[in-house]
Parts: sequence; structure tokens; C-alpha cells
Amino acid sequence: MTVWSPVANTPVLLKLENATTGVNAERAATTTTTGAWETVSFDFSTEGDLTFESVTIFMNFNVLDPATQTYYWDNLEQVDVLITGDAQIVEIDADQTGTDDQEFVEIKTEFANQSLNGMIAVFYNGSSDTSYRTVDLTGFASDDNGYFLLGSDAVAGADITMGADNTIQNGADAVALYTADAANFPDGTPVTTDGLVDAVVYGTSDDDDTGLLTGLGQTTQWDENENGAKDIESLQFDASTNGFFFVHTKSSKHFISSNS
Ligand SMILES: [Ca+2]
Ligand SMILES: [Ca+2]
Ligand SMILES: [Ca+2]
Repeated sequence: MTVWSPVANTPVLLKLENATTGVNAERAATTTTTGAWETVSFDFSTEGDLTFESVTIFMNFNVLDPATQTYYWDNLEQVDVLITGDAQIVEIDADQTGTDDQEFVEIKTEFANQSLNGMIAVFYNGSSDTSYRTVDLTGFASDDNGYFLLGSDAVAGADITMGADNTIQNGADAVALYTADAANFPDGTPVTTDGLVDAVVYGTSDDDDTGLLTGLGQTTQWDENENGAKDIESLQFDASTNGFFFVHTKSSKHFISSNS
């Protein structure tokens, strides 16, 4: 926003208000020039996903001046702020009945509508402990519930589609999230913990792959076939057991539903 004040060091307050929710937020700025236009900014990025109904601007906020003063403001502009935070893998379905054409990996972010800029998903083949696919997540964001879905072309609601079928190997294999440049993870990249955000080593009744586990800093290889039902079950994250995965009948929308 640009402001014009006849005196320097004039406090300017911008308040966002929502009479419906009662949630308000305000930020202060201070002018530095005398009798000239200048730009002041108000950073609301820590407010998260704020919805507001009105904007109020207070010039010379909370100051009593003896003389009449005239202020101007113009060019109030809202700039998109990227929401950033943590992310983790919360569900994997690598194996289905017959041709695997409903494969998916679901990511949950710390905040709703969180930017995935600078993040990549890397798929590792346990037979070589090197990557067979890297998906660049830059330009994408999680949804209103903080979920993001990579899946086969036929997976409903997939934010990124990965191909018709057999795009996610059945184990012992791994999928990992990194804060990294996709260009640094060409296919065939060995497992690494550099920039690692989260990793899941999984299989379908496969022996533990120590190369994947060690290389990704993991201790458990999760078994999609633990209940002997790999074709109809998926691996889901269970927050109630300190982040352990378990086998669960997958939800139709692939959104983690409960731990029971
Ligand atoms: Ca598969
Ligand atoms: Ca499955
Ligand atoms: Ca494999």
C-alpha cells in the first residue's frame, strides 16, 4: 500500500476483520518520509488461511495530534503468500487385484493449502536401492484438508497422475519426500537422506530390504500384505501409535479416515 503523510514516523494500522467468525488480525507499519508517497507493507503470513470480510486502515493510529493533518493512501494490494510447513507420507497402495491401476501415494501437509514448492517425491527400487522415478511437486499445494495425492490415471482425485498402471512397485521398495531439486534426482539415484523429509519402506510380504532401510534412515519395512489382503488394503499412517504405519481397508477417497 502506498501512503502520504505530512509528518514522518506516522503509525499506520491495517486491520482485517470477520464479523461472522469474530477472527480479526491487524498489523502496524510506520511511515518514514515527510510529504511524499511511500510504500508500506503488512505481513499476515503467520495468520494461516485467514478469511476476512472487511479491511480497516487507521492513519496515525492511536496518536493525538494538536493540529489537523491530512493523510492519503492508495494502491492497496494483496499479494499471495506461500504457506509452508512440514509434510509426510500418510498412505500408500502399491498393489491391487490384477493389473495395478489404482496405485497411489498420499501426502499430508502441516497446514491446509500448503505449498509443495521445492519438494520432490522419489520412488526407490529395492532390488538396486536406486530411484526409478522422481515427481516434482513444485507448483502444487495441498488441499483444504492438507492432503495431496499422487496416483494412477484412474485414481479419483489424484492431484498428479503417474500413468495408467504399474507405476508404483510392490516391494520391497520405498517412497520418499525430499526438499530437493528434481534435477538432482535422475532415475538411478542411490538412496540418500540428504534433504529427506519423510520416507516409507514397504513391501508385500517381502524380506526386509536393509539397503533401503539404512539408506533412508528407517527401521521398519511396512507390509501391505500383513493381513494377507494386499490387493484390497493399503498402508496408512497411524498418528496414535507415534507414526507407525498399519494395514487398513483403504477409504474410497484415499483420505486417511481413522485408525480403527
Ligand atoms: Ca504396483
Ligand atoms: Ca493394496
Ligand atoms: Ca522393486
